[in-house]
Amino acid sequence: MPSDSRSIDGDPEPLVAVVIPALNEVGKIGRVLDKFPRDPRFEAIVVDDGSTDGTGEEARAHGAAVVIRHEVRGGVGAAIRDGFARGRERGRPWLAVLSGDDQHEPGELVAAFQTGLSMSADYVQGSRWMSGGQTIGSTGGRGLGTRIYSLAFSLLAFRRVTDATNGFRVFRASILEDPAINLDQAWLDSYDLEPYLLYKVIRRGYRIIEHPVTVRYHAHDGFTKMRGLRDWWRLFRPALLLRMGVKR
Ligand SMILES: Nc1nc2c(ncn2[C@@H]2O[C@H](COP(=O)(O)OP(=O)(O)O)[C@@H](O)[C@H]2O)c(=O)[nH]1
Ligand SMILES: [Mg+2]
Repeated sequence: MPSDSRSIDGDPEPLVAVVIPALNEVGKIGRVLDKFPRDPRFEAIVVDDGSTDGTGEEARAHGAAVVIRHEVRGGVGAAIRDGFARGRERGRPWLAVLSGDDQHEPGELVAAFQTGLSMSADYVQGSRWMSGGQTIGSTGGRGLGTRIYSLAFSLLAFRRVTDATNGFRVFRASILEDPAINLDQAWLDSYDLEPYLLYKVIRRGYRIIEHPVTVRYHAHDGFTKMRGLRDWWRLFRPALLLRMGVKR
């Protein structure tokens, strides 16, 4: 869709559909949306994945353009996949992802998108570890874990990515038309989908840049729904299985 397209009432159509997966994030999803850029180029698509706490209602009340509701929890990857599909149906030329638990600064989308455009990037990966990025709050051992992960990911992908687990991403929707990138696979329903996409985007030769972002950890009210080694393996296996040619 051309970037100067306008809706019937004359407002510019959004350019970036920002997909925000959320599972039981009452109290946080509202905060995320309150910090969403007041910029008509961006719209929020929240995917409420069978939450039992009114996450979807809170998202609506705080201005999400779209709230997709899954009655049964399908996993974060399945939620993001549906959000992307909706963004594409709405004709948005760019897609983004950020977390629904107030770990990212939605305001940073503006600079990330702007930088992506000015550098003709296809994909902008957020990084807390590059110069200008930061982490706020205590992470326990997680800081180290995410650094080691990024190193392993980089070795498998043959490209240095300083913060491969960072769930702040902005990219051209046309990437998903690439026949070698298939998000519609059941093994990607959980935490695997995002590293799958990042790995594919690198190996397919798209132009990737990293952009400094803030990651905030809420030590008192939780910052992850990941459960132990099983979910770390889900983060790790896409790069490994794709590199080995076991998955496509
Ligand atoms: N839709 C959906 N969202 C989920 C699910 N699990 C986690 N999320 C959301 O995805 C985002 C990131 O998840 P989180 O577990 O915090 O991952 P981490 O911060 O990377 O460890 C948060 O907004 C969660 O609410 C799920 O099964 N379905
Ligand atoms: Mg989190």
